[in-house]
Amino acid sequence: MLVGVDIGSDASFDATLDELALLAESAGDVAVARVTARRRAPDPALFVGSGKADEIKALVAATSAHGVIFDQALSPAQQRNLERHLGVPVADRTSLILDIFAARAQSHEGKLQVELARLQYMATRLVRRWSHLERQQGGIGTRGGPGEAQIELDRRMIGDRIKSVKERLEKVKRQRGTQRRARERRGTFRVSLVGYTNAGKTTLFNALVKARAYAADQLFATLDTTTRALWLGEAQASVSLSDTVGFIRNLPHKLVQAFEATLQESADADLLLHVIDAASPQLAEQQADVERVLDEIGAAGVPQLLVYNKCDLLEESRRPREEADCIEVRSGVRRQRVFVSARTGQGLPRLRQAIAEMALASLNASASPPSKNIGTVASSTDAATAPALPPHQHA
Ligand SMILES: Nc1nc2c(ncn2[C@@H]2O[C@H](COP(=O)(O)OP(=O)(O)OP(=O)(O)O)[C@@H](O)[C@H]2O)c(=O)[nH]1
Ligand SMILES: [Mg+2]
Repeated sequence: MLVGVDIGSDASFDATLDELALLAESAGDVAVARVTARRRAPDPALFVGSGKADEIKALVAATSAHGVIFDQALSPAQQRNLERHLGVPVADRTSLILDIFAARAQSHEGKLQVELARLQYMATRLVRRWSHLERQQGGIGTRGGPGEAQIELDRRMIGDRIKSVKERLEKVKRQRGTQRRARERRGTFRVSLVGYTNAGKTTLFNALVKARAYAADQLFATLDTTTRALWLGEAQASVSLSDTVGFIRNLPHKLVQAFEATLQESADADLLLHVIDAASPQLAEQQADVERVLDEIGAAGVPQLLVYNKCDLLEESRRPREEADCIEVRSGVRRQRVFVSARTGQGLPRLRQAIAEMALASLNASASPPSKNIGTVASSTDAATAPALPPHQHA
């Protein structure tokens, strides 16, 4: 059962719970009922009011639901109290996202990142539980929770583990950095696909480089960055194209940090293809969320090409007349937009042309040695599954 609670004036509140439903599905669950509530502030004990909690309990019984997932973050105490009250497991949005990430992680680096995210999530919860007790306890017992000594111990263990995982990630990152510098020496123009989860990045990636990476109507189908060479006849050269993990609204900051290495790929790119699901009713919010994360990882200054995907799903009247245009996103910041369908292939030649133009423009801007070209790339962070690259023609 899915529950969403509109707290005060939460602009990001999703009354449809559609995204939570897709998240639940992506984790292998089936949503049997949806409930929304409105409160000025969360109830400290049950998050919702006791009347609402009873309503949820009745619905759980009526639908034989195996668990309840909240769209908002629950405190550990609220989660425990709710589980006791409802008699079924209770999860929140963050733990759901972490479960999906854990199930999807494939590469060594991906697994380490998920582990780090989980540990950090646990650590914040322990700290919160601890300070909560400290405030309320006044020398009385710990009411069923672990004692302070135990929490101290857990905290230290988690802290040690976080340190060790971070060190291992650092090492992977250094190796990645070495690879990147090697690529840079060859003067490769790097293009990264970024965007909200499920926007169609992998489908577009596959269509552009004729790969067969895993694309699905799931959130976070992609966790590991994959890179392939993209041959652009228009520029008579190859650029490198990377498919990356999708973004989502209210992604906990710690989680973004844990995925820093993967997201770094975007920050280091020469050009971002910001893929937008043109058919999504939440298009503007999703676009803003992506901008926010890009800002957070220091990629706000990387040139962007806005790729409006899934145009085949738009009604005739809403379809753009031109294949591409230019808009002012903020005062002084203009961005080119290209309208495509990764599924039908509509608009892809125009997109390739736009990428080629931007690659050539950047090349000309930085071309001091006369013989410099865009170069070729044949690297993948996922070497085990990467098919051999076809030989490229050189510029
Ligand atoms: N109709 C239509 N569907 C599309 C198009 N592009 C992608 N899709 C579908 O949208 C869903 C998500 O596609 P993906 O390519 O996995 O999206 P993604 O952005 O890589 O998603 P994550 O890796 O989960 O972040 C899949 O079911 C695709 O078949 C398109 O142009 N038109
Ligand atoms: Mg993907």
